[in-house]
Amino acid sequence: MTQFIQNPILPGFNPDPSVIRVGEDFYIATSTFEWFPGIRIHHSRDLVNWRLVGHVLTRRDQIDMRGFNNSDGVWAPALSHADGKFWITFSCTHNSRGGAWMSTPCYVVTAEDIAGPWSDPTPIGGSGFDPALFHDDDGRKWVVNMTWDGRAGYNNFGSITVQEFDTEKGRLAGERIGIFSGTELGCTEGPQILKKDGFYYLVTAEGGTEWNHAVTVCRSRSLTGPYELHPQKYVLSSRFQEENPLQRAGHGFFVDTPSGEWYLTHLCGRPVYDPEAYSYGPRYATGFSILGRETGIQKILWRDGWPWLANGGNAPEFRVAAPDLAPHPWPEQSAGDDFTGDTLSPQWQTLREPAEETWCTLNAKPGSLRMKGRHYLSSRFDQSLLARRIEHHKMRAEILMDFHPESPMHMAGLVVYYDNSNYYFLKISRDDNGDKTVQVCASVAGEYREPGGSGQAGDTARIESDAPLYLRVTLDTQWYQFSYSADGRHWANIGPRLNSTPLSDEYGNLIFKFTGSMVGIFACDVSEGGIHADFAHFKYQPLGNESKTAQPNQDLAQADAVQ
Ligand code: 6LW
Repeated sequence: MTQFIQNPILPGFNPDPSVIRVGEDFYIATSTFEWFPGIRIHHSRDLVNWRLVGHVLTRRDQIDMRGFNNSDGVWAPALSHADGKFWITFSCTHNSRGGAWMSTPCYVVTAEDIAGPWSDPTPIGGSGFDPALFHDDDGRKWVVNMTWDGRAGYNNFGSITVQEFDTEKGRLAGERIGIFSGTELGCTEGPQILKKDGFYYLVTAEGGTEWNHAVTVCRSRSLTGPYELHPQKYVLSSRFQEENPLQRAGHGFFVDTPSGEWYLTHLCGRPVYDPEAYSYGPRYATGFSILGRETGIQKILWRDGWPWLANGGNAPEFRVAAPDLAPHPWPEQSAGDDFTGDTLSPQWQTLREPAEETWCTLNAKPGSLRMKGRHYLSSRFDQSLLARRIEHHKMRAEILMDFHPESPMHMAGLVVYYDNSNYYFLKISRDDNGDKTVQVCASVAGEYREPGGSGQAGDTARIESDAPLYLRVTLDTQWYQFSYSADGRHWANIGPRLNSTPLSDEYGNLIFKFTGSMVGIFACDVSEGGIHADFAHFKYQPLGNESKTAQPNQDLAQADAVQ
């Protein structure tokens, strides 16, 4: 029976989805921005089932992002395979917000094995933030990149260029040649080149990563052009498709299967609508991607030397026919962490620097992670915070925490974190009367809040016992709800429901927000006294049925489609 792939294939991951195939193995590299380790690699044998196989930038000497701003850091990894090894190009964006020019030094790293170890980064210029490596049949290698032009009156997205990469010398060579200046949709970026049947196909992202996003294709017999546009221009886009659950579709690349079928993986977002606002604007433009940008896949057919969506149009499908490959499910990867292993679960990410024994150790108390309290959640430095992507619109995360705060400056607990201005957290602390307390706090667009309850302290509960306490957060698409329990069975809600949409790419008036929301554990000691918290039994549980392979008869209403 034909299997279907239900999009997105990688919920809640920040793709700049360059998918490749090596033999019977498919790999996708996704962006990680200010989160460490950098660049996640997922692996599939059937384009349906994916598993996390590891990360690329795992060492501080590969990338140091201390102090980086929200959503800066590692952008647009482009994965390729040639000469018996894997190559990844990426940019390290330092200043995406404000200022005319962007400093986005680009690098290439290589590895014999997809699981690493990966090399130290080799610089490949900084003309733009979307470098990719094209390996031509004649053995020459070319860096294809977008151009950021900061001059007043100039198109910021200047042009797509190619420049040769001298692998012997490990550096760029020759001149940088402009090959495509984009269409009227603008924001021409994310270039990658596919060579097929004597044509060079230049695939770019246009329209920007929001509601006008698109995949543009053009081709030439020569690498340096001239390039002719696809008859459809935009092979994929969700523009003006108000009811399509996959919005923001753009920035993609093509991959073939061993039996010659073709697919296009792409970036998309599933908008959640603000439950506290009534919008009279176009529906598709009033949604909020609380899971950030995700990875989708579409089936492609080739006709007249051009790639076309199998559906004949350019609208992304919520589910597409799976390839004619043997299903290859993977052993379940734990979504949580019981902290009984020698290392942390690979799902965990930290902010701007790696987790280190000095503040995060499994060796202090068996079955627990001991975290030393450091900076407060809005700091861009020394965050004692472990978090993982929220991948589902309906999910529950919980932790058992043993913490003995001595003052209001000591706090630890469970956090839903978008960036250092937008987060909700359930903290245990100690008030001025010496009572141990549990309380919901929030930061929305940098404004601190203590939601619910009356008076100064918002909704605060006093905790009589000094025993470990269970903390929980539940996401039901548009709402977060915190709760706590002494025994892990009987739960008490605390604080009001919290609107999920402020923690999203679209909330507020800033652009270049990409990361989606994370859920995790944190410890702060703003008195710098070094107090610690012990965490155990972190659980992450999907509550909807956002399955990856919807059977043909599955009614989409059954899927956890975003309302
Ligand atoms: C990526 C660029 C983009 O470099 O987002 O919206 C950046 N466009 O193509 C980060 O993923």
